[in-house]
Parts: sequence; C-alpha cells; structure tokens
Amino acid sequence: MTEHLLKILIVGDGDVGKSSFVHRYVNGQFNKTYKMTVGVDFSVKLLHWSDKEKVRLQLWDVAGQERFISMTRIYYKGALGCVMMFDVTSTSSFLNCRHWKQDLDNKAILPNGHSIPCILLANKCDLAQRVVSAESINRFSKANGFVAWMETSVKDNTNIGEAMRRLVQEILSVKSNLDSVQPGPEDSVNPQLESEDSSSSRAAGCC
Ligand SMILES: Nc1nc2c(ncn2[C@@H]2O[C@H](COP(=O)(O)OP(=O)(O)OP(=O)(O)O)[C@@H](O)[C@H]2O)c(=O)[nH]1
Ligand SMILES: [Mg+2]
Repeated sequence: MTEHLLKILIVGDGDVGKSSFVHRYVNGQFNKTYKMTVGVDFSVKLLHWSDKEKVRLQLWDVAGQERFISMTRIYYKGALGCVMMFDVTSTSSFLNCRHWKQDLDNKAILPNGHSIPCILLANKCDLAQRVVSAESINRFSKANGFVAWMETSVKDNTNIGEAMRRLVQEILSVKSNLDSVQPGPEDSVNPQLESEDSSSSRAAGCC
C-alpha cells in the first residue's frame, strides 16, 4: 500500500467560505456563523484512493487577510495543490483571485519549475443574489491556468467532494510525472576551468 502525503492550500478573500469548506469536507458539517481565521488553520483527511493507494491530505486554510500580511511564502512552501475560492455574490472576491493566483504562482513552485495545480471554486451558489457570471469565470479560469472551475455550495454540500477529487487526481498525476523524472547524464553539468573551453564561454558571454 502506497501512502501519499499531499499539502493543499485553501486560499481566497475573507468570508468566501474557505474554513466552512474544510469543515464540511473533513467533518461533514456547516456553521452559519462567521468566525474569521487568523493566520492559518490545519486539518487532515485520509482518503482510501484505490486498492493500492492511500492519500493523506494536509489542508492549510489560509486566512483571507493574509494576502496583505505577506506571510504567504511561508505557508505555501511544499504545497502540491491549491483550492482557490471566491463568493459568487461578491465581485471583489472574484477580481481578487487574480492577485491570489499571481501570489501563488510566484511563491509555490514545483521542482520542475511549473506552478502547482489549482482549482477555482465559485462558492455560495445557493444564494440568489449572484453577481459573477459563469462566462467570466470560465474566461478567467482558462486564461490563468486553473485545472478546472466548479460552482460549490458548502451550505448545501454541492460539489465539495467532487472538487477535491478532481484536484487530488490532478496532483497525483503531476506528482507521478515528477517522481519519474530522474536526472540523466545530459542534465548534469561538470565543473570546468575557464581555460578548458574558452570558445563556449565566449559564445555565451557578451564579447
Ligand atoms: N449561503 C452560504 N453561506 C456560506 C457558504 N459557505 C460559507 N458560508 C458562510 O460564509 C461565512 C464565511 O465563511 P468562512 O468559511 O468563515 O469564510 P473564510 O473564507 O474562511 O473567511 P476568512 O477566515 O476570514 O478568510 C460564514 O457565515 C459561512 O456560514 C455557502 O456555500 N453558502
Ligand atoms: Mg476562515
């Protein structure tokens, strides 16, 4: 039996439903009252992924206000995937996903130099006062390299497990590619004295 340990970030503006999402996913419950996260909260969930694989998820629920405190570099270290969330009744929470994604792509980088897989969740789709259209979410998601986007309602338990399954699937596929890449002889560079190969060093230089 193989066990994968995956660190997953949950990011997005304050009040969009990140902590509620984690609580619903891990404990199967929903609270109506808002209790703002300070810093970051941690949860763990074990998935029996297949006959041969277990997945231990370490969920890092980052407070919305953390984008302004520049602690995110520390939180993002070692993460292999991300859930980015906004509230469909709040235009600003959607627009700010651009900043969250830029911050993420600058700071959470895989060993192969690629950005980590990130799923975009349009939460609170149970509410009637929706202001963000599916068309703009689709455009934004494609333009910014998200794995996928989904409408969710943590309140009604819509698409919560589905979204996490989709993300975990993507992370495992990226991870297996990373694990299979072994540095070959062509990837290693031997140390060389300048005089040994002055032609190539000149070619790469400015004069
Ligand atoms: N109607 C509705 N309300 C929701 C939903 N998800 C969360 N909420 C409510 O939204 C409020 C904020 O939820 P939180 O999960 O605390 O928000 P957060 O994103 O963790 O906020 P910060 O910790 O400040 O970053 C709470 O009152 C929740 O009950 C949803 O799908 N539908
Ligand atoms: Mg929170």
